[in-house]
Amino acid sequence: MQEIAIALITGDNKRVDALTVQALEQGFSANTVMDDGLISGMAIVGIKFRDNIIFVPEVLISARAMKAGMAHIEPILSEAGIEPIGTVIMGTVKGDLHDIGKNLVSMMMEGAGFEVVDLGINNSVEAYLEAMETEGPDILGMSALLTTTMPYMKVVIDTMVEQGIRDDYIVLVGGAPLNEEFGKAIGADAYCRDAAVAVETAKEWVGRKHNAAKA
Ligand code: B1M
Repeated sequence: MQEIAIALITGDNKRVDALTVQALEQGFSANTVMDDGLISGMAIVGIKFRDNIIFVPEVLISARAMKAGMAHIEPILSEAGIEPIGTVIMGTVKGDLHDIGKNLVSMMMEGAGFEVVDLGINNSVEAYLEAMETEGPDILGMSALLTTTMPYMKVVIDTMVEQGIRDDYIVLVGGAPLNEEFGKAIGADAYCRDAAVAVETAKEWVGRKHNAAKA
């Protein structure tokens, strides 16, 4: 498992691919390979990224390696019906075509065990609402990179309030021009500075939601 984690951290997708197949053939469970190999490797990538030890290109290369491993794991997990820790809808808002950061967040979320439905770029309120209706996510994640498009996040949240569905979802927002204050002002649950924070925040909020549901 350690070798898988190291190959993932170094972004060696061919080695992650081969080691994942090998581990599964040797009888390790898909969950063990995912948790102790892939996800633990990705967790280190997240920490290094957060601490500015590695940067976007390295994260994208590790994310590609993660995908190579997950391609063998996902079919086994979906056959076994193992639940993801939560479902996230992620999309860049209307008028905005930037998607590098959003893709990074999506990959890191997947790496942490979330199911991610990526809506891509240029999403209207209607597109978000339709996806919420059909996918029933725990989390709505919105990204904006332009000062001209970030106010659209409020349009989405206000529409959710109008429709009485705001509290049915955890709303997380991110993007370079945003900050904590903006997140609060538009009524999001949290602003996420980067992909690592987005994963930590998503885990925390989903945990809270599940605990509240149990109580
Ligand atoms: Co654009 N662009 N761009 N651009 N572009 C910026 C954002 C800009 C700051 C550059 C500048 O002028 N210095 C500027 C915005 C200025 C402003 O609004 N005040 C700008 C502009 C003006 C434009 C155009 C208008 C240029 C033009 O056509 N005249 C145009 C707009 C197009 C449109 O969207 N309608 C445009 C176009 C483009 C490209 C197509 C060329 C390209 C995008 C390619 C793509 O995404 N596929 C591009 C790029 C690459 C940039 C810069 C250089 C880099 C953005 C990036 O990918 N950063 C950017 C300058 C900059 O930011 N330094 C710039 C790396 C990425 C990993 O970081 O996206 O911040 P980021 O994501 C982070 C966090 O913010 C957070 O986690 C991520 C990972 O840590 N995060 C989330 C992001 N989304 C999240 C969602 C979450 C949680 C966390 O949800 C839960």
